Amino acid sequence: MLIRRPDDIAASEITPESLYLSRRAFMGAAGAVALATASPGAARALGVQPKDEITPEEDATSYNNFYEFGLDKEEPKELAKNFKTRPWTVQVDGLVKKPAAYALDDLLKGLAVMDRTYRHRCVEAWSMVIPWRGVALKDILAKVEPLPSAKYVELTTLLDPTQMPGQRRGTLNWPYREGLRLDEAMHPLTLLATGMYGKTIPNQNGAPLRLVTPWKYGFKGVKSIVRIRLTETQPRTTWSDATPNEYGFFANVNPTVDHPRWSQAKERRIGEFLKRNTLMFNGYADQVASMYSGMDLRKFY
Ligand SMILES: Nc1nc2c(c(=O)[nH]1)N[C@H]1C(S)=C(S)[C@@H](COP(=O)(O)O)O[C@H]1N2
Ligand SMILES: [Mo]
Repeated sequence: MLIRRPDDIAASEITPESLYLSRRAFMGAAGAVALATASPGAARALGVQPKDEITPEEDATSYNNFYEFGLDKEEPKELAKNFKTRPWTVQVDGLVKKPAAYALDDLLKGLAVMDRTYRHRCVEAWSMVIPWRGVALKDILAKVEPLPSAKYVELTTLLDPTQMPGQRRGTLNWPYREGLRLDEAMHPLTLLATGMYGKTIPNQNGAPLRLVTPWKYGFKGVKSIVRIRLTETQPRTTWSDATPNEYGFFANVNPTVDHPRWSQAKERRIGEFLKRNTLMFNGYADQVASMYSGMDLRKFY
């Protein structure tokens, strides 16, 4: 996120086919046709958004942020090819009744597996629409039973420089860590994904287990999770440690609070030509805004 500017999506990365599909999607949006032809600005002013269409699987699995496997978007697919995701153990500790090193299959056993298509908005101002498959984080938490004193959840990526070439460089303070307030972690939208596009999740997208919080910027979505720790105080997180004035703990998608180096008002949907308006809480405000009532979102970014 430090390296690339948000507009650095090369024209070559927008394929003719997805360009065609996105134009069709745009034209299909109710009422948008006439307005858009007359004046795209007028369409935007009225809040008309083109429909969300699922991002081509090829794009979602070959344009990745996973710094453990390289800084370029194309690198994780190649460099994570042989990443070993079985057997996989998830350490659950901190303020829980049932702390243990769970084999992944045991942790997931008996939990409902859901298919959920979510918008995915990177802080770099690009976005996708991804059909995830996974379990609700609240169902995992119910299994391990947080203590009443638990207020936050910390999630940590595997630390293994032998497998993760990016960890041999000091790009970030490894392992990658993220966190949620307990109510955010318990929210029904919050998933731990084990799959996407109806298949097992590819290594470059965070196999075998990654966080998905669709109303937050993508960097919350910590990949290849090996530890879930319940805490009383707000956990430190990798990006807010690295650049605290740029990346906060909450990381809620908010078009009215710009990144210090670029605007967050618009986004480029991968595969589309025209920029879209970014929506408050990435379009999930109805479901999540109440968790932040009374909070100054400019301060708690
Ligand atoms: N461990 C780890 N998790 C990570 C990252 C990372 O570099 N390392 N990048 C984050 C960022 S910035 C984004 S936008 C999403 C990208 O997920 P995707 O590749 O599935 O689109 O993963 C997030 N999770
Ligand atoms: Mo991101």
